[in-house]
Amino acid sequence: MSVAYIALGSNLGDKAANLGQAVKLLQAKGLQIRAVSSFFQTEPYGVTDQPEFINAAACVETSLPPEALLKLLLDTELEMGRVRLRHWGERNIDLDLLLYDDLIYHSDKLTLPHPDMQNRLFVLQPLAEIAAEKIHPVYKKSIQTLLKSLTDGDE
Ligand code: PH2
Ligand code: MG
Ligand code: MG
Repeated sequence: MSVAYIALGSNLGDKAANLGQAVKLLQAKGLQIRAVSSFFQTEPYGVTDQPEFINAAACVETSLPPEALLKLLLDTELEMGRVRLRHWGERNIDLDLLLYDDLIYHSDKLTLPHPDMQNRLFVLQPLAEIAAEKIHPVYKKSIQTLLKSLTDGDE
């Protein structure tokens, strides 16, 4: 079995209900949910003229290889009728694969660890709640240290 971390986000509709439904669907599809963080209300990052998000992080255990896990996440977004109005813009559900064991991997479909996670408060805050001591395999720093670097502004 492998351990993976997933970022969840929503800024359309009933945001908290959307995250809750996504967790239920992932479980129904056979992922073993080991932890889910609190839900955080966050300012939009990147494209800033859009509603606030609710973000969370989850730890799952699975025997699926990384690209099959990614497909399961994308299928779940589709099943939830994912609405995506523009790139980096508003969406009812977004499920991103952050970390998969200590794997460093790159293909045209998937980069692991998620290439921008270290710059995103809305990823690191929830992740630090459930995986503070987890070491980022590229930066060799804990999630808690990455979060502190980001909030101290000395990334
Ligand atoms: N997702 C984005 C772009 N900006 N901002 C916040 N706060 N939360 C998100 O999940 C988010 C974002 C693209 O996936
Ligand atoms: Mg995303
Ligand atoms: Mg995504």
